[in-house]
Amino acid sequence: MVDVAATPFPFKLDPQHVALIVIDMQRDFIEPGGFGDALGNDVSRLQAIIPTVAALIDLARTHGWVIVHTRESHLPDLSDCPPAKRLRGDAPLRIGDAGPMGRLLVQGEPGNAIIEDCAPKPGEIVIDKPGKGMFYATNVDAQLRAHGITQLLFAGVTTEVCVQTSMREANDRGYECLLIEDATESYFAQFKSAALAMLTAQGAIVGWSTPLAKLQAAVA
Ligand code: TIU
Repeated sequence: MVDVAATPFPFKLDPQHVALIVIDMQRDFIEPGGFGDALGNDVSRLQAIIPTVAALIDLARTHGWVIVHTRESHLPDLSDCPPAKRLRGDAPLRIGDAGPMGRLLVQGEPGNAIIEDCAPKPGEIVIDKPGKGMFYATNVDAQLRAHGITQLLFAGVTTEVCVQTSMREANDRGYECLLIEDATESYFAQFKSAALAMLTAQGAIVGWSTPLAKLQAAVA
């Protein structure tokens, strides 16, 4: 076990049983013309974390940790997209509509791809998920358990939507979760800080958080 300085108290990292989860580092959320942009968000906020997420992925590769990349995506016929999700709000483009990077949040479209700087390598797990949480309607739990994984490091976007939902789902399934603070971002600065605070409050009620430098220092 390796002690990682973290909030609200040190995280006891088990390097033999930890996986890195990189949530939805997709063009659809990070580049202009994607789903995040269509919802009215300033996507440039998310671009700032790309180097940190890439460095975290490098660290995981160096240590041979299991790496899972997720994509929020739907089948081309949208049979896995409930109308309640597709029709929500008054965005000019909805899930499945054609934008400048192809159909929004649809598998195989250019905009649905993970950005080049964080792209999966052969052997890494890629999960297409129709929901915000990574366990809903996926086989990720079985894949993690097959690898003997008990701890998850979280990164990606957005902090209070897909990252928080996935971390809560993981916590309920018995995983110990450490969120890498500077490897996650929200379209709303105050939502990121609120999410970090509520996840780690009450004695790590959902999990821990720490900046990448503290994880790097602990495993160096
Ligand atoms: N809108 C928003 O903040 N996020 C999402 O819709 N999906 C993810 O967080 N991946």
